[in-house]
Amino acid sequence: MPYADIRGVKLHYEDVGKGPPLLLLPGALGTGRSDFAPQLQALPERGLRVIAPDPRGYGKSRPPEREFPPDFYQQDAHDFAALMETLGCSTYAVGGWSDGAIIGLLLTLAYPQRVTKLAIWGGNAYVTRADIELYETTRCVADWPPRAAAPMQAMYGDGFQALWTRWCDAQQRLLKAGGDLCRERLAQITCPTFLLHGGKDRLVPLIHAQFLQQGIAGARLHVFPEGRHGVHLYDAGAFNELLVEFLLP
Ligand code: TYC
Repeated sequence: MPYADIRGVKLHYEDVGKGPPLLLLPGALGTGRSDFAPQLQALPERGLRVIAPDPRGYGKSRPPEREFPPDFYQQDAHDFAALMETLGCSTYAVGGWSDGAIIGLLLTLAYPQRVTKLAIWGGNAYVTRADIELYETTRCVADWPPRAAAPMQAMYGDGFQALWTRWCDAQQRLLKAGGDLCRERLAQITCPTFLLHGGKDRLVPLIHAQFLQQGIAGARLHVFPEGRHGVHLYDAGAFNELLVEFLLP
């Protein structure tokens, strides 16, 4: 199981396949394995090298205990850019889900010369009070749907609720600070960008993907009419097909 020393932390990552590298970034509390099992299996068979790290403080990248300073998304973006440099990848595609989509946007903005293509889903460039109210409905992890809770429960055990509480608190602080993640800077993204989104995503509503499409020049948007937040897990075949078609020349 590979680890790399990145900016003071031992980051765990999956690294599967040979070919042009794709950095895959998980959602909140998630890891390469928990969030991308169908992609780790299928994409290498299609000629991609998939690198899927566990963000600091999540999964096997513990210790340290996860912290949520005001710039935690940016910190993750710097971690992952440093990981790719350590792995000798000077240019790569980035895929990201949910929090990973936010981090993918920030990574692309901070390292435009590194990111060749960006594919994100279930992401957002800002949070509003309405978004935070949706997140608050998930604050008690006993209320999560079992298929979303099970991998987190397995990873974090008794620490799951406390970690999620801190993530929810961090979102509240982001809102108080104005709620901007990168909404003013989307026009600076110039690489080919593919937005995918579940039309029935109840946690990050479709309006976020539509906002991203309007802000990023030339961005293409694919909506899965019946898709929910985890569309890449629940409709993996169709999802992977679209992703491969976008990524491979
Ligand atoms: N960006 C958040 C994430 O990465 C969106 C979200 C919030 C998803 C609450 C699920 O219960 C949830 N998880």
